[in-house]
Amino acid sequence: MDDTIASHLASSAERRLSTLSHHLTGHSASMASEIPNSALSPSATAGSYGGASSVFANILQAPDDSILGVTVAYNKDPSPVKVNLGVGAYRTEEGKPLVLNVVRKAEQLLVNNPSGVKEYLPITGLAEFNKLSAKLIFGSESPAIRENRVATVQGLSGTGSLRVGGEFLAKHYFERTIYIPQPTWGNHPKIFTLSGLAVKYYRYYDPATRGLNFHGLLEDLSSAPPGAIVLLHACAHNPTGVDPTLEQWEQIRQLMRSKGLLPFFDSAYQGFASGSLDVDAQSVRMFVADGGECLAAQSYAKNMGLYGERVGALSIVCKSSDVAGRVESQLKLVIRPMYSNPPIHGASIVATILKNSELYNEWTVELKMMADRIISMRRQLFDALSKRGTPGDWSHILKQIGMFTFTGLNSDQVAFMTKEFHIYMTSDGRISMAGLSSRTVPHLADAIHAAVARIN
Ligand code: KET
Repeated sequence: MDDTIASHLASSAERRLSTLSHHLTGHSASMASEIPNSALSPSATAGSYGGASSVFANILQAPDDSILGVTVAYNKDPSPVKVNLGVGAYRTEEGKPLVLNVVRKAEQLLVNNPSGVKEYLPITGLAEFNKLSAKLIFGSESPAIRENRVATVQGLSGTGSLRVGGEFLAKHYFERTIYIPQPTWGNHPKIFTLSGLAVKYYRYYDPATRGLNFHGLLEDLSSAPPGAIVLLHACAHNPTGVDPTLEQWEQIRQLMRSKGLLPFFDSAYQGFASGSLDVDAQSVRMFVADGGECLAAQSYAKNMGLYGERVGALSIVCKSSDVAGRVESQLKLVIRPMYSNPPIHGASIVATILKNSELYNEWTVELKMMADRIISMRRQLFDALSKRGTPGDWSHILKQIGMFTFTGLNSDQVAFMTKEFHIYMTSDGRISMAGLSSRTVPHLADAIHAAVARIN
């Protein structure tokens, strides 16, 4: 191996290890203090082959994931009235997971296609899927696509696409700091830290108004170092449900471009916020229209209900097709040692739907139906709290956008609702409106009412 490559690999590996150990010590500090020192120091036999104790005996129990751990706890609860409002996953009015009709149709077509094979995909994934995904987010008329200056690779849903983008930037971009909103999806800081980037926060949410802290956001981005990466939720900000208006987006764009900040869009909810794929991509398209560069990670988990298929894409919009070609060549070097190449099934489903106008139209109808059901849950919950006279202003339930309501309930109130009412949600007070139905709204409203009355 070339010496410079070897030393680069060594230094980024060291950086990752040191951030990882920082993470682990941070998380386990309180647990370690409860364990006597003797239990942590190696005994005579620990680590020896054939000894009675495990070579892993000193490993500490890690905490459950703050979002996926809620489902684990929910599954263990035998109560017939339990409701899972933790993870952002769509449920029907009957509380059942939904496989879209259009997805079933696409799968039928794939199964019946005699030339369908299960060969390895290229490192960058299914080429047709990548093209269609770029068109979906940037728009079919996008000059960046026409000029062939977008590098798109298939990713393991949104998470995997963010991670590949993060590692690419840590390896090749001159500014290794990424600014993420405060608060943000709980996995963002971990993904980017372990990618080798330094994570900083910019102000985003104002608990007092339950709206955007636009002033704080502009101030923090203004003082970011030139070239810093900025993670932006394309729409339906998670967990707050608060998005900038188009005018505010325009101001953010101008500020970021004037300071040379690099936008990295996380688009996990395209179509889920407004019910329209184009409307929900406006923020991204605004940044591409100015001819500047940006990254975008897409997920098909929510908008096509393909959660477990792990289908997504990472696009890097460049200034020229020559640069885009070289960027793609380096993305391959990030992907190959990580998971070699992506899975074929989910991407084939998406490509089948996106390239066939009949299926595409059917998809948009089903997507709108999901978005509308979520919006109707907002109205029903708001009305149920109003009917109960629950103290406080609950109008944010109607105003917030996308899958989640950031209720403003604190962690003690959440714990009370879980214990007394078997309602499962993240401890920051976020509820997934998509997990709610007309049948469960009264139960949730009773729980919120009781929590607000009893606990401050
Ligand atoms: N970005 C955001 C903002 C996001 O909320 C999620 C998932 C993802 C990316 C990644 O999704 P993927 O399945 O990798 O395409 N959020 C929900 C699920 C989770 O936490 O994994 C959630 O917040 O409940």
